[in-house]
Amino acid sequence: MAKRPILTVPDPRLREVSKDVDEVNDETRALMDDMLETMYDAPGIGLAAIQVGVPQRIIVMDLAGKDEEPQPRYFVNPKILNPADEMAPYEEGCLSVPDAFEELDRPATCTVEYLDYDGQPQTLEAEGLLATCIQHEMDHLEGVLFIDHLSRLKRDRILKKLKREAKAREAEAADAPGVA
Ligand code: GNR
Ligand code: NI
Repeated sequence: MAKRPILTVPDPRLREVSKDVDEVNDETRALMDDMLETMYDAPGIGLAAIQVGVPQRIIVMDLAGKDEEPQPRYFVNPKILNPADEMAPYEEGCLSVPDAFEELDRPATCTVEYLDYDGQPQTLEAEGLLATCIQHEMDHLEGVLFIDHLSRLKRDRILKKLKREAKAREAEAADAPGVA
């Protein structure tokens, strides 16, 4: 397993639409292992493949608490069925949008159909944080970020700050070539 760098806004790759996985094979599983390690290290509770620059419809997740047994989940080619009309609020963050946290409403429950780590078809009834997180990750597969659901004012404020920080990092790299 290897940790991979997580892309952050305004990296244009985060806007790509990810493609279906043809077959869940050892290469797919190696990617999922890397994604899980990257997610745990961040730390985060979910990660979509495009966040490490791979435009494939793959999500990993672990909602277990600090003192609980790890509970890794893998979703390949996930589809959301019958999202509830009832909405539920949750304060969301995103590893690709560092240091921004905003409350967002999403359908409170949904059903997810997907292939698991072994390529077996599965169906999951999701509610609570699981429902929120799976919808947040599904957005990534479409090139959508949680800030896209906010008001333009809030979104632009967040984007402006992150673009400024990215520029500062670039300038620093140019000043000190070869220094990591
Ligand atoms: O770690 C994460 N926490 C989180 C909190 C509320 C709603 C969604 C998330 S997902 C996020 C990790 C991430 O960016 N996944 O794409
Ligand atoms: Ni995210």
